[in-house]
Amino acid sequence: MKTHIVFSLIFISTLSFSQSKVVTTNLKVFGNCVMCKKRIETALDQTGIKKAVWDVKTKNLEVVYNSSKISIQKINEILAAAGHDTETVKASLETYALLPFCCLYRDHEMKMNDPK
Ligand SMILES: [Cu+2]
Repeated sequence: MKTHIVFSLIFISTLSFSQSKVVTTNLKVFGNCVMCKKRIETALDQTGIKKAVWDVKTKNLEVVYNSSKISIQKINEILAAAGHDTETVKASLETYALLPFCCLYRDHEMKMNDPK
């Protein structure tokens, strides 16, 4: 009887786990400025992505997505296609070269006005 209850609990928790498909994750996306921010967040305006917020200073992207509709690999590919490297997918040289000068994060880092 006790064993039966334990198995039921495992079954219920597995069931609820497989139903929660909304995932929040943070990934590093390379970029420089507010134009990059706009480009990154606009690129991620896709079906399955509920929220995408990129921080200019930390290069951190917080993304909330539905894992049954889009994969993290696909998200990385979208970012690379927009010209922004991630830790797993790099933008092609051709795509990178199309970015405006201020956004060329591989060649220089933009000086941020950082009032102390
Ligand atoms: Cu930029």
